Amino acid sequence: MLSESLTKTKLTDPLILDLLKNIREHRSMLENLKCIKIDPNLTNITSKEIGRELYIENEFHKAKGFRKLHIEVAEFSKNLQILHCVFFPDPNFDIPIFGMDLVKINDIVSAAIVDLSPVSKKQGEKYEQLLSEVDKSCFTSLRDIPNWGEIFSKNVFFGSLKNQTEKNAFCILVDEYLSILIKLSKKAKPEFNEEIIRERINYQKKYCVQQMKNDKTSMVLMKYFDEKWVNNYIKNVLFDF
Ligand code: BLA
Repeated sequence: MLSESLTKTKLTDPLILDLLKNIREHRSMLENLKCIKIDPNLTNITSKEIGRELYIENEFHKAKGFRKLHIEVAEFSKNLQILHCVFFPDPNFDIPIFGMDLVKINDIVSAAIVDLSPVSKKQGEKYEQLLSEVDKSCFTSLRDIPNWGEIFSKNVFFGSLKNQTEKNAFCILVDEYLSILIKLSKKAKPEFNEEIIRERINYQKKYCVQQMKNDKTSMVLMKYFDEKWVNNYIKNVLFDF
């Protein structure tokens, strides 16, 4: 087992810890899992400045079928907590992008999103049916996907989580989406057709470009860092290609 899977985060929120444990368990099932070395200044970032306390912790791995498996937990000014996770596939393999984001402001989970986003025009056909069968009936506060979110699949889930039942249901949803991802990745064989690989590369680029249009991410970071740092972090740590 990799030592990272045992890393304790400073965050104590039970929902974030449950999701983190589950995501790490799925990650540990991937073949040939390896850490990716990243500038240590960008891995763990902390500040104790009163009112502007900051804690960001990143994990980066790669595995067979995946060029980058990224998990980030963060806490800003002791009141905003984020769990961000994107598993970027290796474009040689027919695997979608797993993305999730959980935003907790004080005690409210204002945004919870999870998706397996397609990296080719036809890919969705292979797993959309499986995603649509996952039960999402208990959620009471679905939210509209913003304009930049055209990258997501038809079965993207986006909502606020209003109570413990919905928090539990979101954990199950993430678990089911990850199970589908792992299943697809076990079946995937490397592709040799350059055109197919090129399409997957272009879809991943588009995914990153669209995510960068989410000004909520940059607005938070801009309160703690200068513009140059934020641009570098978004372009090279969160949504590199
Ligand atoms: C929204 N993202 C948000 C919000 C904040 C952040 C503060 C607003 C919460 C709300 O609308 O209720 C902030 N998210 C962050 C920060 C990081 C982060 C600072 O991950 C990391 C440092 N965002 C992603 C990924 C997805 C995503 C991978 O990073 C989806 C797979 C989605 N976040 C996403 C969406 C919104 C959001 C769809 C709502 C945007 C809107 O409604 O305008």
